[in-house]
Amino acid sequence: MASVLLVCLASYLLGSIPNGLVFGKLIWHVDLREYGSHNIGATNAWRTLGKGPGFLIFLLDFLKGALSVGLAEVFAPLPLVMVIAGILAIVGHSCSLFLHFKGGKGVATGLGVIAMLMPLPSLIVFLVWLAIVMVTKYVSLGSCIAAALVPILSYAWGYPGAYTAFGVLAAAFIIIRHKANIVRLMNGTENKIHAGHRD
Ligand code: NKO
Repeated sequence: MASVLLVCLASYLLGSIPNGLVFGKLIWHVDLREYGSHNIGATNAWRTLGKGPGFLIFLLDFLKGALSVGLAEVFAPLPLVMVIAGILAIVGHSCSLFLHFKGGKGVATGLGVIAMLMPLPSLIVFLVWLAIVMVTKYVSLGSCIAAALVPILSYAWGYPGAYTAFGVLAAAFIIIRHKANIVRLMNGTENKIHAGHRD
C-alpha cells in the first residue's frame, strides 16, 4: 500500500515539473506564458523558441509520463496502479503543484504514458497526430483526434479494461484542456504551426 501511495505522489510531482517554463526561462530567458498560445507545452516552445527547444520540451514532458508508469511497473505492477500513475502525471502537468494548479494540456506527457502502457497503439496514435499536423498545420486538431483514438485502439487491441478506461478519461481531459483551441479552430483563428515566431 505504501508503495502505491509513493508511486502516486511521485507521478503527480513528476508531472508537475513545468519543463517548458523552467527551461524556457533558464536557457532562452523567455516566459512561454507570454507568447503565442501562452501554453507551456512543446508546441508553444517550438512556435516561440524554435524547433530544437520544441523538441527538447517534448522529450522532457514525454519522459514525465513514461517515468511515472515505469515507476508503477517496478514498485506496484498492477494495471490499475499503472493507469492511475499515468493519469496523475497528466493531471500534474496540467494542474501543477508549482504553478498554482495551472499548466499545459497533457499531450506529450500523455504520449509518454501510452508509450509504456501500449507501445504499438501509441506509435499509431503518434503517426496519426503527425499526419494531421503535416496536412492541416493545426497541432491542436492533431492532438484532440489522436487522444480520442487512444481508448478505441486500447479496446481494439484487447488491453485491460483499466487501460481503456484510462484512454477515455485521458482523452476527455486532453480535449477539455484544448477548449480555447477548439473555439479558435471553429472560428478559423487557430494558429498554424511554424517554428520560431514570437508574437
Ligand atoms: O500551443 O495550444 P498550442 O497550439 O504542445 O498547443 C496545442 C498542443 C499542445 O500539446 C503540446 C504537446 C505536443 C506534443 C507532440 C507530440 C505528441 C503527439 C501524440 C499525441 C497523442 C497523445 C494522446 C495521449 C492520450 C493519453 O496540442
